[in-house]
Amino acid sequence: MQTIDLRGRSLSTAEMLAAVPRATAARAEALATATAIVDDVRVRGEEALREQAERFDRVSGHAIRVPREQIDEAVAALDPVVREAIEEAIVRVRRASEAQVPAAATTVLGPGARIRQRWQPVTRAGVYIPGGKAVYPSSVIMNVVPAQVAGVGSIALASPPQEHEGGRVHPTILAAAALLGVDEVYAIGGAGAIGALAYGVDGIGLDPVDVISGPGNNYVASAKRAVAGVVGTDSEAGATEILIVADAGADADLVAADLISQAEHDEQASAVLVTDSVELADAVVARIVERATATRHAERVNAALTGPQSAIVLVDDRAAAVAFSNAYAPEHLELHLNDAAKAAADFTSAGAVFVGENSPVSLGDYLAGSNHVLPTGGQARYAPGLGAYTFLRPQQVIEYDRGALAEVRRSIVALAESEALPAHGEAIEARFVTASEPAPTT
Ligand code: HSO
Ligand code: ZN
Repeated sequence: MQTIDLRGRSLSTAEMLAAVPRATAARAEALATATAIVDDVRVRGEEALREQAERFDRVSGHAIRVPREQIDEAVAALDPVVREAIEEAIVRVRRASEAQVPAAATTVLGPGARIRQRWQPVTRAGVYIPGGKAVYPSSVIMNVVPAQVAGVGSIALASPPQEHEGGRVHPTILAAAALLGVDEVYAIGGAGAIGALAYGVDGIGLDPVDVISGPGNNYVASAKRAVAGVVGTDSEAGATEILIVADAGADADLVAADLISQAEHDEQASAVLVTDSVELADAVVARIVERATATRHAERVNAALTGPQSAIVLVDDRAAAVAFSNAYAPEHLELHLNDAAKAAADFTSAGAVFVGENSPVSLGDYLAGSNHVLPTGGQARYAPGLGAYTFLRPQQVIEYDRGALAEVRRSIVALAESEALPAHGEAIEARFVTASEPAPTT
């Protein structure tokens, strides 16, 4: 793992970002490919999906709409310990997601004049669960639960057909969906799945959705961009990132274990340690060497940790660590600091913040109750992780009575005249033109 020494240097945001660049995704090429795939599904529907399944998933003749029996079989075959873990995770994520539904609010602007702010769920959500390099039933929970908590009545789930399962969706994904009460599942992968959810597919009874959520590779992320304007989407969750800010008192072995835990996802994963302690940095390097060789996915972990996107960054002090972390805006931020709870307030840009050595990212990946679908690539500067709000639209409901409208009657007419839109004013006046109430003369 490279060490980048920023001590004694005062860097701009751009310079800090250049010091530890994100793994570069071939965005333009992926966008062109994904757009073509999405368009093909829009135009040719099921035929396009079957061709794509053959080409990308090496699967043919499979049931695209997963039959009920397959789902029931998957539940019956589920390891009881895993089932219990899934159920526990569902309960926790549901409880924490409930806090993401804002209460309706009413503003009274005068007698008979009120504006209500309500949070309206979308009618139908589409959830994409990847099934390539890794299969994540936990992601089923992280996508479906917030949609259900938001009050979405109709949820469709898509996940790639698995070559080694005879073209079926991975059974643990099916089982997790079933435990959540979702039985509308489609064996469709990649960009084609995003197109199918966005536009619907007549032949298989798939109706278009209003919002698509869920992680995925570069092509899935690009496909979500390609359907922007047709449906809503969540933030882009690309190759995973962990940034740990640690001080001299941190436990080097735990820091190493947590960096490796996220490096395990992908060769492109970023693992960054920011510290003002050279001693800690050295100790972490020693622990990484030991742990990274012993772990099951040693090759992938080593590729991620030795890539240019991973580094140990030495800084002068806490303020410099805060500045670096806020500029980088990691997907996951862990604080291994003696005053972590207090310091958390200063770290403003991260998909999720993990406070203290007993709140590792692995906890958040499965069972903390927080959501693990989080913005990557610096999008945490402006975008949230997945949550109930992903499926909610704030709407203002306007209710004025006649007296309240009369209060603002003249002002509306004046503004309408100033915009040369007299019919706007006339629409107001129409409500007051009676024998006893002539139009105002001013
Ligand atoms: N850390 C990943 C989520 C995940 N981890 C799923 C294990 N399973 C991205 O936040
Ligand atoms: Zn993870």
